[in-house]
Parts: sequence; structure tokens; C-alpha cells
Amino acid sequence: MRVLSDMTRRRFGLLTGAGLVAPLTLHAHDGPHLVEVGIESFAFVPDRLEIHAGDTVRWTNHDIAPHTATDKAGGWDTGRIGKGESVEIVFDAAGTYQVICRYHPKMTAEVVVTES
Ligand SMILES: [Cu+2]
Repeated sequence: MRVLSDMTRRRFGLLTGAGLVAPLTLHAHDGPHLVEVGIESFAFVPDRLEIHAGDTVRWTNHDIAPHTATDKAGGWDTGRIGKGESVEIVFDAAGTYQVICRYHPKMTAEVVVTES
């Protein structure tokens, strides 16, 4: 079992640096990327990501209802994301992560993290 604090970093609010938005497909690896996932109409958009270890995913909730992005296996969790809020997760470890919303378990996504 991975310890949450080792696995993830949570950052609320604005980024402290300029972030580049990565394409949502596999890319030549040229450093850590920031990948955006929207949560809208009770769905993760996109609902499948392919990223590299070290990349960050920023989950932004566009719904009125609060949501979470939660590793089904329990390794990481954004916690509650309110309307208009974002939470970032840094994926330090390779693996395939099944993602759900704790409040709405039918909301699913998959994050595939390959070695950087
Ligand atoms: Cu939800």
C-alpha cells in the first residue's frame, strides 16, 4: 500500500509556475507535463489519460455538485472538489489507475502512467 503523502501532492488554487498543457495523447517525453481533466455533467473529460511518471493531472470541477477524483485502489485522492475548484495530483509512480468519484461511483476514468 502506498502512503498518500508519498504518492501524491495536493495543491489547491493557482499554480505557482506557468504550466504547459500537455496533449492528451502520448508525447515525446520532454519534461513533466500538466494535463487538464475537466469534470462536467458528472463525467471526467477526458476519461482516459496516458501520461508519464512525474506528470501532474489537474482536476477541475465545472459542475455545481462537488466531486472527487479518487484512486479506486486507495493510493491517492483529491478529496472534495467544489464548483470551480481544481486539485492537482502528481503521479510519481508508473501504473494504471482506475479513477472514480467517491460521491458518484458511476463516474469513472483511467490514468495510465508509464516510466518517464
Ligand atoms: Cu462526483
